[in-house]
Amino acid sequence: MNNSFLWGGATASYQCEGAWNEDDKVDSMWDAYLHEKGLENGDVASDFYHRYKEDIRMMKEGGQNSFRFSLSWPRIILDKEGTVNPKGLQFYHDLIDECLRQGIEPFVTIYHWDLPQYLEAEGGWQNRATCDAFMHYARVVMKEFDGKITYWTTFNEPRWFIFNGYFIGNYPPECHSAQMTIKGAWHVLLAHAMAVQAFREEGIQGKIGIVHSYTPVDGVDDRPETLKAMRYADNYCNNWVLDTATKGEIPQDMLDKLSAEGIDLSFMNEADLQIIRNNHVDFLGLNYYSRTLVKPYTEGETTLIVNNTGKKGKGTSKTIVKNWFEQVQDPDSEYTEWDTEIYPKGLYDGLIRAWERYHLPIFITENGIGCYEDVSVDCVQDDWRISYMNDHINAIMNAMDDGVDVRGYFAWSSFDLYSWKNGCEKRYGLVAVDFENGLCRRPKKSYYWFKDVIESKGERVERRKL
Ligand code: GCO
Repeated sequence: MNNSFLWGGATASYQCEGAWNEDDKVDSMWDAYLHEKGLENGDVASDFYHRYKEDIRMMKEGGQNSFRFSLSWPRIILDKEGTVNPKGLQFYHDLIDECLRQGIEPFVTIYHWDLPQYLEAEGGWQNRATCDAFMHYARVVMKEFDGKITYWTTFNEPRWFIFNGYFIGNYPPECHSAQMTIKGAWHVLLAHAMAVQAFREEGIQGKIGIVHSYTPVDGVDDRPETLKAMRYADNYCNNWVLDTATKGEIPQDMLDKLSAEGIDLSFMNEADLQIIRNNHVDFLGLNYYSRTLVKPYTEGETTLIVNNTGKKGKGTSKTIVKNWFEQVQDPDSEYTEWDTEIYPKGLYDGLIRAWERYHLPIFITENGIGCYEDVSVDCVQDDWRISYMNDHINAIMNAMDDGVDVRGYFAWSSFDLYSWKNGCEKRYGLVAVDFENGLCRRPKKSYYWFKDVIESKGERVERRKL
């Protein structure tokens, strides 16, 4: 890898900061939802808000040259009128300045799911007004930090938070409505395009992108009906984000199918479509955990089960989208306790496809494995994570050898943090956080392995053809 390749870890404001009500921050929808349900929450999380200097020092000592984090909208904009919180901005100035002081390139996500509750209370992503509120928030932070930030991304994983919130229902606001899902997806795509437009209008320095929960689609065979199921699944999982953000085109075959199935698309007006058509990203952020393997839909109602239990077994996760596709498990693959397939070849295949379709620079903005780990030891011997990361970085290097312009890799996550609806027991960190004992940080074996990989410019990776 060349010297400009970005190596780092990734986090998200709600999942790591804690300080949920400090320095005038107002509630996010996750604060309200988890408090109301009495569930494990991010009130303290990894307490990054108070410990960020220690964490950044550890990134530096780990050889990392970049750090992906998100800004907390409810820490920065306090109400529907758009009142700016100077204490919120100051925290991120301090954080960014510490990164720059340590030679760590900040890689910023403007929205990573922590919508202010005052907007959720007015309909959240069902409400067109949320798009205007997002554009205001994005304009404030882009102008505030202009010149300090080179890499901006608007949204983290539109598909994941919209589908889980409005279709699957395991995230707030816990809805099960195809109509609300499509309307919410539309508003996020529009808000994204409005922020890109503001970025261009304000002449903000650097580049702007979007981060997608990328699950490249494979089929169980190559029968025509399977190829059709693959297209439906690719539209459902990937194309409505990636085609739209890179080309300004929402897949027409998907819109046609939605209309034919009775979804009302009348909210998509021409003026807003024009904003989407005219505002494209400079790069793509792809979060890769696994692929989507499908077979043709045959029978049954739409069934959407996500494993947030961490105890894999029969029926702990299931995706059937009626008249579209059915997701299946590969008997030859390993799966995590949360039913995530471990399939590095999917990352190679997905990078080749994304490069051929969009021909834009790509950053792997998240890749990692969540595990149960005993952090009471001095150094967690997470050889499983080293093997996982090696095989996925190998896949990236193979794709780069075949011409894909990959410019960075961010491990999810820099340190252990709160995992949405999975709590803190699902550990992803390169650095262990002992949540039971003073939140002390201890690097895992993977942290030191990653340092070797970075300092060897990738030579340390065990290479293999896929
Ligand atoms: C989890 C992990 C990540 C997050 C991340 C996605 O919850 O399983 O923490 O995969 O979802 O915020 O961008």
